[in-house]
Amino acid sequence: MQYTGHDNDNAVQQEHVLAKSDVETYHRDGILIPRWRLPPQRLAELRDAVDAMLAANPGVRPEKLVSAHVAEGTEGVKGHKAFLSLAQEPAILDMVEQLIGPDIILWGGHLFCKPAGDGLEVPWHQDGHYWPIRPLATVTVWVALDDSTVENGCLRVIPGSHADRRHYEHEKMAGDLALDRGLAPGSYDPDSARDVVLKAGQMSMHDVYLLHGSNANNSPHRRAGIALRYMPATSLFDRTIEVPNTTPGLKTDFARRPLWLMRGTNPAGNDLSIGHGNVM
Ligand SMILES: O=C(O)CCC(=O)C(=O)O
Repeated sequence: MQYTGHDNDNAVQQEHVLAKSDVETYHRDGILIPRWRLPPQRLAELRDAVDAMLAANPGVRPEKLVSAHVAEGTEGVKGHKAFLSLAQEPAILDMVEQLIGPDIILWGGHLFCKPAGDGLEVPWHQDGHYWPIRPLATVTVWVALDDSTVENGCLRVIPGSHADRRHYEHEKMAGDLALDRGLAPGSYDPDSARDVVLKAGQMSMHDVYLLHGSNANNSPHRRAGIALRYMPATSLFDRTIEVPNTTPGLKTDFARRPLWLMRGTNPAGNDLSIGHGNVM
C-alpha cells in the first residue's frame, strides 16, 4: 500500500514552506512528502551528476555511494559538487529548519542508486543504529532522481514507528544487500509497511527513528535517490563513538567525516574543521 503525501502531478510546485499540518504529519508519521519538488533543469543536472559518479566509481556498488557530496574523502568514493549544492538549496533548508530548528548541520549524503535488473535490497532498519549522534536526531531528505516506484524498489516505511523513540535490535542479514544489518524478523509488522512512491524531483523527509527499507530492483528501470542527512547542531556528532559497519564494500569513516554548518550556530561544539581538506 502506498504512503500518500500530496498529489503526484508533474507540475513544479513553487511553494516550499510547510503548512502546520505538514509539520504535524511529520511528527505523527515520522515521514512527510512535501509539495515542493526540484525544477526540471536542476533535476537534469543532478541526473548528469549520478552518471558522472557511476563512471568515477566503477569499483563501488551504486547503492553504496556514501558521502556523494564530498569530492574525495576517506570513504573510498569520489563525490560530485552537484550534491553538495543540492544540500545547500535554500528551499530544502527552510523545510529542514521547520522540522529540526534553526541550527542545522549537514553530516551525510548517501547516493542509493539501484541499477535496473539487479538493484540491491535495503533491509528494514532504523538509521540511528548506524550513527554516532548524541542526542540522536536527524532528518533525512531523500530526493528522487529517477521515478521511484513499487516496481523499481522505492523507499518503504512504517508510519508512526518512530514515535516511541526506541532503538530496535539489529542483526546480521544473509545475502547480497545494500546494508548487511537489519531488523530481526518478528520485531516489526511488515503488513503496516507503506510504499513511498515519488516522481523524479520529488522528495520525502524522514525521522531518524523511523523503520524503513526497500526492495530489490528487478525492473528494467534504474532507481536513484540521494539521502541528505541533517542534524540539529544542538546534538554532538561524537567522533569517539565507534559504530561497527560490516557491510562489504561500504566504508564509513565518521572520525574524519566533514560537517557543514548550514544555518545558525553550533551550540554542541561540533568540530567543523575535520575532513575539509579535500571537499568541493
Ligand atoms: O534508498 C533506499 O532505498 C534506502 C534509503 C535509506 O535507507 C535511508 O535513507 O536511510
